Amino acid sequence: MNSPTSPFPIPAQAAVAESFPALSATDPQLASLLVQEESRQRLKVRLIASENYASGAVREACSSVITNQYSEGYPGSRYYEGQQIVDQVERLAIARAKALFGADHVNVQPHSGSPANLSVYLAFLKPGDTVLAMQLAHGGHLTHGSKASITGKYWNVIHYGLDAQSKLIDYATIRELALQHKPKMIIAGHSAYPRQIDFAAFRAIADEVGAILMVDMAHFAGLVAGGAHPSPVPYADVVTTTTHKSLRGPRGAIVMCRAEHAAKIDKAIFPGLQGGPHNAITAAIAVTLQEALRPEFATYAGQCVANARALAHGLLEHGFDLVTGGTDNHLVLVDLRRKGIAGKPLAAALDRAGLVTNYNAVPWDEQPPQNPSGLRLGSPSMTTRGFREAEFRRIADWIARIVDSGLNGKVIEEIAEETHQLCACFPMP
Ligand code: DSN
Repeated sequence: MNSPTSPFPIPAQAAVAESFPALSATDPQLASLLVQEESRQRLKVRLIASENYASGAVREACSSVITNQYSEGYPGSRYYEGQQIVDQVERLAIARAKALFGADHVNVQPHSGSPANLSVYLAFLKPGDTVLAMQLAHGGHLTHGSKASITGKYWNVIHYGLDAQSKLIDYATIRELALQHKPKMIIAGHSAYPRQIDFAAFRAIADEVGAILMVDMAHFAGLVAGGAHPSPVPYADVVTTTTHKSLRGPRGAIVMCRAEHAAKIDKAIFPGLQGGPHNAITAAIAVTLQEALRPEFATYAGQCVANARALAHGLLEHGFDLVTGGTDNHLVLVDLRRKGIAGKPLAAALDRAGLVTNYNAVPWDEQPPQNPSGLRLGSPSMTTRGFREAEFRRIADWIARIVDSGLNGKVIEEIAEETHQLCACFPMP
């Protein structure tokens, strides 16, 4: 049975009580919503490039009693007593991040990606200083100096973009802009760019103008961890990442840097931007990193790329335009302009068919961000559930059928049944 506001089955009280024994007793309404969200995640083909399925082990750590504790400061130097265990937890997370990524110094306390990025601005810059970063409309991130973000209001951010023909990062223009504007910091990284980044080229430009090089690897950190993407760590002064995207952990973040920047970064995160760390998340990050150190994580990371490529090839065969013509990471950016359909209505139709995506701007988009001309697709979530190339080719076929039908309701219903059946064969963690 569905409620008027939820397309997902309203779970029986007994099922809610089994999943959430304490919560269902005190707040059955909320417990029921959480069970419905479990259903949504289980029944849908989730293709949002920044999402994933954290393991049961990660989720257990997230909800552990260590959340009850305050721990302002760093291991061995806190402002509260009672840190005997949490110090060990945080040191474990740091040691595992160092082992996985090879960084000199690691801070696991940022509450999420935006504060992690902001901490780097705070560590190295004064308000008004110049930064060179990728523009949002070409695949950058809000915190890379968008006017809507504090980073675009407090700092003088010059934006670079893509080459007009190839839609690849245009390193020659980045160098020209760097020589012209002499930025104190250069940011590499993206949230919607389907190719690898030449970190050595960025390092050379940063060195030429004496800039700090920051890499935001939030989207592809899992690929770096699994050896399916080059690592920025040997090149960058500082690397930031969230922990919940391709890395498949809880919603948190990590900042890594060269040894000489350690004190500045730590001071910027606490007390510069934050109070106490979220200890349950720190524990869950430690679990995530241990999972990422295992050989099967490399298999997952390689499969993320293979699956995104299979999806891209399928879409190209169906006549879709892709930004850069394909992918070599975990995401595909579809330019819908030649198909005569906008991103937002297509994303809504796909969701009804059981395919969860997000509408996205494409480079040089004439349409506003609220209804842009692109669709962003990512492979990590369904790769975690065991989808391989054949399933990703089916996804391309479904998207083509829906677009070619003009978002026909009957076609959407048929495909919803097919996506549902496929999901039933691939249990979620
Ligand atoms: N908003 C995230 C994404 O979806 O890419 C980035 O922070």
